[in-house]
Amino acid sequence: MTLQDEVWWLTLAGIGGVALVFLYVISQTARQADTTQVQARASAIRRWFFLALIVLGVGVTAATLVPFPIPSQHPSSQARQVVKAVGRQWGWELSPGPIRAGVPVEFHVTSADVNHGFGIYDSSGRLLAQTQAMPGRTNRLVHTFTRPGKYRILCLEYCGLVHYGMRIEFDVVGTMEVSREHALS
Ligand SMILES: [Cu+2]
Repeated sequence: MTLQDEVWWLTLAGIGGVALVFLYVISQTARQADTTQVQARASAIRRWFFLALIVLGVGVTAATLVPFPIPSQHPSSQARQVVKAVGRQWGWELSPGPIRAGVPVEFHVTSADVNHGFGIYDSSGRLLAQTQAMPGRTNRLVHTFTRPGKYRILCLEYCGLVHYGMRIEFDVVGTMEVSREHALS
Protein backbone atom coordinates (compact mmCIF):
# COMPACT_ATOMS: atom_id res chain seq x y z
CA MET A 1 0.00 0.00 0.00
CA THR A 2 1.44 3.37 -0.96
CA LEU A 3 1.54 6.30 1.44
CA GLN A 4 -1.25 7.96 -0.55
CA ASP A 5 -3.43 4.85 -0.15
CA GLU A 6 -2.80 4.88 3.60
CA VAL A 7 -3.69 8.55 3.83
CA TRP A 8 -6.81 7.90 1.77
CA TRP A 9 -8.00 5.13 4.12
CA LEU A 10 -7.15 7.21 7.18
CA THR A 11 -9.18 10.10 5.76
CA LEU A 12 -12.07 7.76 5.01
CA ALA A 13 -11.93 6.36 8.57
CA GLY A 14 -11.90 9.91 9.93
CA ILE A 15 -14.94 10.90 7.85
CA GLY A 16 -16.69 7.70 9.00
CA GLY A 17 -15.92 8.54 12.63
CA VAL A 18 -17.34 12.05 12.30
CA ALA A 19 -20.45 10.68 10.55
CA LEU A 20 -20.96 8.13 13.37
CA VAL A 21 -20.74 10.89 15.99
CA PHE A 22 -23.33 12.91 14.08
CA LEU A 23 -25.65 9.90 13.77
CA TYR A 24 -25.23 9.16 17.49
CA VAL A 25 -26.05 12.74 18.46
CA ILE A 26 -29.09 12.76 16.17
CA SER A 27 -30.36 9.44 17.53
CA GLN A 28 -29.90 10.62 21.12
CA THR A 29 -31.69 13.92 20.59
CA ALA A 30 -34.58 12.19 18.83
CA ARG A 31 -35.02 9.75 21.72
CA GLN A 32 -34.94 12.18 24.59
CA ALA A 33 -37.29 15.06 24.82
CA ASP A 34 -35.78 16.42 28.05
CA THR A 35 -33.65 19.31 26.76
CA THR A 36 -31.41 19.76 29.81
CA GLN A 37 -30.48 16.07 29.66
CA VAL A 38 -29.84 16.37 25.94
CA GLN A 39 -27.70 19.46 26.43
CA ALA A 40 -25.65 17.80 29.16
CA ARG A 41 -25.12 14.75 26.96
CA ALA A 42 -24.24 16.88 23.93
CA SER A 43 -21.68 18.89 25.89
CA ALA A 44 -20.18 15.64 27.21
CA ILE A 45 -19.94 14.32 23.65
CA ARG A 46 -18.42 17.61 22.52
CA ARG A 47 -15.82 17.40 25.28
CA TRP A 48 -14.84 13.87 24.36
CA PHE A 49 -14.87 14.69 20.67
CA PHE A 50 -12.65 17.72 21.26
CA LEU A 51 -10.28 15.65 23.39
CA ALA A 52 -10.16 12.96 20.69
CA LEU A 53 -9.42 15.63 18.06
CA ILE A 54 -6.53 17.00 20.12
CA VAL A 55 -5.10 13.51 20.66
CA LEU A 56 -5.51 12.76 16.94
CA GLY A 57 -3.93 16.08 15.95
CA VAL A 58 -0.93 15.61 18.25
CA GLY A 59 -0.58 11.98 17.11
CA VAL A 60 -0.71 12.80 13.40
CA THR A 61 1.69 15.71 13.85
CA ALA A 62 4.18 13.60 15.80
CA ALA A 63 3.91 10.71 13.33
CA THR A 64 4.43 12.87 10.26
CA LEU A 65 7.01 15.29 11.61
CA VAL A 66 9.49 12.72 12.91
CA PRO A 67 10.81 11.93 9.42
CA PHE A 68 11.01 15.66 8.71
CA PRO A 69 12.03 15.93 5.05
CA ILE A 70 14.58 18.72 5.51
CA PRO A 71 17.99 17.51 6.71
CA SER A 72 19.96 19.31 9.38
CA GLN A 73 21.18 22.68 8.13
CA HIS A 74 24.12 22.70 10.53
CA PRO A 75 26.90 20.56 9.11
CA SER A 76 30.04 19.85 11.10
CA SER A 77 32.68 22.44 10.24
CA GLN A 78 35.30 19.85 9.33
CA ALA A 79 35.47 18.56 5.75
CA ARG A 80 32.73 20.89 4.70
CA GLN A 81 32.28 21.59 1.02
CA VAL A 82 31.01 24.99 -0.04
CA VAL A 83 29.52 25.54 -3.48
CA LYS A 84 28.57 29.04 -4.58
CA ALA A 85 25.53 29.16 -6.84
CA VAL A 86 24.33 32.26 -8.66
CA GLY A 87 21.11 32.28 -10.66
CA ARG A 88 20.43 34.78 -13.41
CA GLN A 89 18.06 35.01 -16.36
CA TRP A 90 18.53 32.36 -17.61
CA GLY A 91 21.19 30.08 -16.24
CA TRP A 92 23.16 28.98 -13.21
CA GLU A 93 26.73 29.57 -12.25
CA LEU A 94 28.30 27.07 -9.88
CA SER A 95 31.72 27.48 -8.30
CA PRO A 96 34.06 24.93 -9.87
CA GLY A 97 35.52 21.94 -8.15
CA PRO A 98 34.42 18.40 -7.42
CA ILE A 99 31.51 17.71 -5.13
CA ARG A 100 32.02 14.62 -3.05
CA ALA A 101 29.38 12.12 -2.06
CA GLY A 102 28.92 11.30 1.60
CA VAL A 103 30.13 14.71 2.82
CA PRO A 104 27.72 17.57 3.55
CA VAL A 105 27.74 20.29 0.89
CA GLU A 106 26.79 23.81 1.82
CA PHE A 107 25.33 25.63 -1.17
CA HIS A 108 25.48 29.42 -0.94
CA VAL A 109 22.64 30.43 -3.21
CA THR A 110 21.93 33.90 -4.53
CA SER A 111 20.61 35.65 -7.63
CA ALA A 112 22.03 38.34 -9.87
CA ASP A 113 18.65 39.67 -10.99
CA VAL A 114 15.21 38.37 -9.97
CA ASN A 115 13.97 35.62 -7.66
CA HIS A 116 14.70 32.09 -8.81
CA GLY A 117 14.06 28.69 -7.29
CA PHE A 118 17.13 26.53 -6.74
CA GLY A 119 16.13 22.86 -6.99
CA ILE A 120 18.59 19.95 -6.92
CA TYR A 121 17.43 16.89 -8.86
CA ASP A 122 18.99 13.45 -9.22
CA SER A 123 19.35 11.69 -12.58
CA SER A 124 15.89 10.13 -12.29
CA GLY A 125 14.29 13.56 -11.86
CA ARG A 126 13.64 13.32 -8.14
CA LEU A 127 13.81 16.60 -6.23
CA LEU A 128 16.38 16.25 -3.43
CA ALA A 129 16.57 19.72 -1.90
CA GLN A 130 15.59 23.26 -2.74
CA THR A 131 15.82 26.84 -1.63
CA GLN A 132 15.20 30.29 -3.04
CA ALA A 133 17.77 32.25 -5.02
CA MET A 134 17.12 35.87 -4.09
CA PRO A 135 18.90 39.03 -5.22
CA GLY A 136 20.86 40.70 -2.43
CA ARG A 137 20.64 37.68 -0.15
CA THR A 138 22.54 34.44 0.23
CA ASN A 139 20.58 31.41 1.29
CA ARG A 140 22.46 28.42 2.65
CA LEU A 141 21.30 24.94 1.78
CA VAL A 142 23.01 21.89 3.20
CA HIS A 143 22.69 18.61 1.37
CA THR A 144 24.64 15.37 1.51
CA PHE A 145 24.73 13.40 -1.73
CA THR A 146 24.53 9.74 -0.86
CA ARG A 147 25.90 8.46 -4.18
CA PRO A 148 28.13 9.68 -6.98
CA GLY A 149 26.54 10.51 -10.31
CA LYS A 150 25.01 13.22 -12.45
CA TYR A 151 22.76 15.78 -10.81
CA ARG A 152 20.91 18.83 -12.09
CA ILE A 153 19.85 22.23 -10.86
CA LEU A 154 16.54 23.44 -12.24
CA CYS A 155 14.82 26.75 -11.61
CA LEU A 156 11.66 26.22 -9.55
CA GLU A 157 10.22 29.69 -9.89
CA TYR A 158 8.92 31.19 -13.09
CA CYS A 159 11.38 33.97 -13.90
CA GLY A 160 10.72 34.94 -17.48
CA LEU A 161 10.72 33.72 -21.06
CA VAL A 162 13.50 31.11 -20.90
CA HIS A 163 12.74 29.93 -17.37
CA TYR A 164 12.46 26.35 -18.68
CA GLY A 165 16.04 26.51 -19.96
CA MET A 166 17.48 27.48 -16.62
CA ARG A 167 19.32 24.30 -15.77
CA ILE A 168 22.81 23.06 -15.17
CA GLU A 169 24.25 19.60 -14.72
CA PHE A 170 27.03 18.71 -12.31
CA ASP A 171 28.86 15.62 -11.17
CA VAL A 172 29.13 14.21 -7.71
CA VAL A 173 32.13 11.98 -7.30
CA GLY A 174 32.97 9.28 -4.81
CA THR A 175 35.54 9.99 -2.10
CA MET A 176 38.01 7.57 -3.78
CA GLU A 177 37.86 9.48 -7.07
CA VAL A 178 38.72 12.76 -5.35
CA SER A 179 41.78 11.33 -3.61
CA ARG A 180 42.90 9.83 -6.96
CA GLU A 181 42.53 13.27 -8.60
CA HIS A 182 44.61 14.84 -5.86
CA ALA A 183 47.26 12.15 -6.27
CA LEU A 184 47.43 12.87 -10.02
CA SER A 185 47.64 16.64 -9.76
CU1 LIG B 1 14.64 31.25 -12.80
